[in-house]
Amino acid sequence: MNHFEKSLIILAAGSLLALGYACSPTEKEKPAKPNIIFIMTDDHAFQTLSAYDDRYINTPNLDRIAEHGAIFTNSFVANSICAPSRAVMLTGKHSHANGQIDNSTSFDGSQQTFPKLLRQNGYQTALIGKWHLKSEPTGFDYWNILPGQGSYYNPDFIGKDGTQQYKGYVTDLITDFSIDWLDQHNQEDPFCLLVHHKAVHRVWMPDTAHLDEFADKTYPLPDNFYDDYEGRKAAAEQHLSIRTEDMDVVYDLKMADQEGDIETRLSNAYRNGAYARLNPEQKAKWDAHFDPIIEDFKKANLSGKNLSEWKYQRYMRDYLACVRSLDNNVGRLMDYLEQEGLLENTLVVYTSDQGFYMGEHGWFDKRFIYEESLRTPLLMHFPKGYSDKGQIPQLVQNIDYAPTFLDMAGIEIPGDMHGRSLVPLFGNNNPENWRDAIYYHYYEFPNEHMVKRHYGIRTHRYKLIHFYYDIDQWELYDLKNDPHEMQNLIDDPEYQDEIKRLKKELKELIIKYNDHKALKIFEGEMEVTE
Ligand code: SGN
Ligand code: CA
Repeated sequence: MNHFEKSLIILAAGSLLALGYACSPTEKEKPAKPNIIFIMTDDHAFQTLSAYDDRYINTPNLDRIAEHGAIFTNSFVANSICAPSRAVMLTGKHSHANGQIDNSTSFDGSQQTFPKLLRQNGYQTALIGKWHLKSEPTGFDYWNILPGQGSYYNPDFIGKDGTQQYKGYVTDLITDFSIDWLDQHNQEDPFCLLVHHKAVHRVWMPDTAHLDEFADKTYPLPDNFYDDYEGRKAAAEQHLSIRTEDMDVVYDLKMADQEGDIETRLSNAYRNGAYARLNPEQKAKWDAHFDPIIEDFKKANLSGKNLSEWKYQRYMRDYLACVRSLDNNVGRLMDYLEQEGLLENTLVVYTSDQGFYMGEHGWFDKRFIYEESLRTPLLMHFPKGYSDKGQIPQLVQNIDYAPTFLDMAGIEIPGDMHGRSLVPLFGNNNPENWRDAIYYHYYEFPNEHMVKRHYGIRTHRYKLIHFYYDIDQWELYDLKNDPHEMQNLIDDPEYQDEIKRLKKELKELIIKYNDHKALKIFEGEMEVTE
């Protein structure tokens, strides 16, 4: 064999090796069009999902999603409120670009969304549960949705054939309907199913089966429960406090006594609303649990800190009992997928429309760019062929979901989407050009809870915020030294260089995403009150 022949053999062997590498067994196994199950809950705080934080509750079924997949440890939303978050996810675009800036408007369903693109590319698409976008869903072969916020007990659902009321508990029903749909979907085509829960939205009505499990538990008060909001005017002027009447002892905490002595701002809304939906059998169990608590509450005649701390414990118990139903039902769905052999070819995503305050700063609700409501849980179970990743620490945002689903389905990602596919973060990859900052813009003011309008930027270390409209205030947080955002450093001389750098980066993001209005406010070309 001469030198040339030897070289040829080496070359051929090399090519074979290269070929083998390109089509490694794992690569070959990846489903070309995996099924997608996108589970989204409402207001589910990452603090109450044990894969993130196990101080309050253990959620084995939710945790299990990430066992063969990934848990995103820096997952954020673009605008921390329901309808806007849903629109961001459907479109892969920030709120100003998809038009859904707050909960009051109706979603423009004629625009491009990921379910439409999947459907055009051979997917069966279905939506079950909370929708909250007012306009009729578009891009789905099947839908069965709650009207508006929906009800916890005996809820109405709207389908293509009209409205029907079902007996039972909403988290169970949404799971039942999802499994029913999976049972009868056609076996030939891939599917994308959106399972969108109402829980854990206010007013946190647990399934009666879980009331007792949490009744005697006591939870540690967050260190900043008695925050005085010094140096933070927007934080001082919100209406989302557990410590004030913002959290209503009857409406939120179920203290509706049989005698009708306890009257509050929202007591009639509870008596005639959420409570009135219980049927006699459910009511009997509900009252058997709550009547003794109400009696003790009346006797104790609490005020001041005692009342605030009692309210916090009551809130935590109901909220966590609702999480228990979520965890059980996600477990039921995962068991079904496993039994049917579907897990292998299915991407399962678990997230919430935003985070929530579990007493931090003394609050419930969301809306602020501060950590507890900016963050949202994000867990994924990968289909076969994608290696397990464990924790993914890069900054990701709900603008990224649509591009991720399209990417995994082999569909070109439209250039006008703001988000990026998360697939490059899976496996052993650590892309160097990943983003180092996220952009945020919240608009719903003046409105319930009175959280002022603001936009801002968050990097791994810092957060810079501009509150505007009836206020013109900047805030800076150094998250490394102050993870609970108690100290506004905007006037601190030591941080002025950092502030300049962050303002420049914020402006670049505003321009990149084309948020015209924010640019004008940023440049001082528009009255902040416009
Ligand atoms: C309702 C709630 C608010 C909540 C908004 C938005 N009030 O209005 O507490 O902030 O929804 O929530 S309630 O009296 O109806 O419970 S969102 O998740 O839908 O955006
Ligand atoms: Ca929500």
